[in-house]
This record gives sequence, C-alpha cells and structure tokens, in this order.
Amino acid sequence: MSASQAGTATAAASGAAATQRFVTDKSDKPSGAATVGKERVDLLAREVIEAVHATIREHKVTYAEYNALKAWLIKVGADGEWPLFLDVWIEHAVEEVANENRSGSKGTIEGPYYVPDAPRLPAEAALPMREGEAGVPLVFRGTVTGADGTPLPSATVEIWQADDAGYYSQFAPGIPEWNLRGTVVAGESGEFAISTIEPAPYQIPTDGACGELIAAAGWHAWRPAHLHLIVSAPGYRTLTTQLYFRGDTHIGDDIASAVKPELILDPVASAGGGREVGYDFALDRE
Ligand code: MBD
Ligand code: FE
Repeated sequence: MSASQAGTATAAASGAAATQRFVTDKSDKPSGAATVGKERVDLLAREVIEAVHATIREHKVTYAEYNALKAWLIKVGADGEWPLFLDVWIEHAVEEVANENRSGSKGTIEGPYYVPDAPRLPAEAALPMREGEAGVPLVFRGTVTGADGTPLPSATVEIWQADDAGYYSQFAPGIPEWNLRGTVVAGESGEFAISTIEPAPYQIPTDGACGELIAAAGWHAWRPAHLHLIVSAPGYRTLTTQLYFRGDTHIGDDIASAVKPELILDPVASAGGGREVGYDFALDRE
C-alpha cells in the first residue's frame, strides 16, 4: 500500500468494519451470544467480576485508576475496538479450551479480519492480487487429510492474509475487496498449491484504544507475519489456524499469544526468486 493510502487507515475505521463483520456473522449464530444459558451467565459473569474485585483489593486500586479504566472502556467502544481487544488478549485462552482434545493439526485464534465467502479457487491457484502486488512471492502447498491420513478431496482451504504493508482487504482503505483472500477447493487427493506473497509482520492499530493501552503499559503492538486459514470438510471438525515464518522478529512475543511451535513454516528459496513451503492439514472427525 502506498504511503498516502496507509495514512488514511485508522483504528476507528478498521474497528468499525470489524465490529460490523462480527455482528453480521457471529452474534445471532448457533455459536453466538444468544444461546448461552442463565446458569452459565450467572457463574461466569460473577467469577469475572469477583476476579476484578480481587485485583482491586490486592493492588489497592485508586479512584484515578478506576476512572482511567472507565474512560478507556468507553473509548474501546467508541473506536469499535471490542473485536480487536478481545481477539488479541482473550481469544487464545478460548481457543486453547475449544481445541484441547484435537488429535489432528493445531488450531489457533481466528482474529477480527475473517470474511466468509471469499472467491472460490481451484486446487492450484493464485490468490486475488493487485498488478505487481508488493512482497516476496510464496507458493504454499500441501494436502488436507483426516487425522488417520484419509485424503479429503471434498476439503476447502479458506485463506486470508495481510499484504506486504500489513493491511487486510476490507479493513483498510484502497485495497480491492477480495485482495489476498480465497476459498481454495482441494484436488482429488486433498492437495492444494496456493500462489501468494509473504505477508508482512502486522502491527495492530496504534491510534485507537488498544494502542493507547499498549503505550500506557509499555508493551509493543506486533504480531509476527502470518497466514490465516480455515480448513473444512463434511464430517470433520473445522480447523481455524494460522501459520508463521521461522526467524520472524516477533515469533516469540506475539501480542495476541497465538503462536505454537507446530505452526511455524520453514520456507525455502524457489527458482523464480520467491519462496515455497509445504504444510499438511489433518482434520479430526466431528
Ligand atoms: C490480526 O491480524 C490478527 O490476526 C489478530 C489475531 C488480531 C489483530 C490483527
Ligand atoms: Fe491477522
């Protein structure tokens, strides 16, 4: 992305887009908020509130600190950053619990920037890209099987990623709608080969409430470069995961705590000047 376009990418705009996405896709769905029963709400809300009280008593939290929290929470909402805040600091624990009994490939968090129904592409395909899309070309190939090795020709591999400047289409201005997003339909043996570019390390927006927290706490805003994937096949548990690149500066201190050793790729140089890498997905049965 050019500097002028990057200059107009604001936390509030990407936050509003991520909030709208969540409300549209998740709020009213079977896995959404509407289906949580009274006993669970009572138990979980009470425990979280009590945990906050315990922290206040232990550290003798002042009114100045309480008011700073209140102001900050109001700003999270105003900036549309609830999806960002939750997915960066909370989702990894939910994912850990949800996937603790998988025997196939490791999952990790979805994050705020998935968009369903990306263009369908054949097993060997390039992701939608701009003319001369910046970045090191990458061919990412592999197979989708069941955890027992059964090839899954009915699988789809949904993939989305940031561009070479660290921006996601539909969450930053000036990028074509489906840029670097696709739904790849596996081949006869569950195989796929996706041509793309290597994503850039990603800095979460620094000009909104989440950035304010990071600065106030003296943290950093970086995620290591990553590919996002949702791999699915009828009769199998859908796998939401991410893949990272060995040697990345922030692989050991992801702000979103979503790196696992099994998710780190080792790409090698390929003839055309780019890089290539293989990764096979194994899905658990439903
Ligand atoms: C991302 O790109 C991301 O993957 C997560 C989890 C949070 C913020 C931005
Ligand atoms: Fe991401």
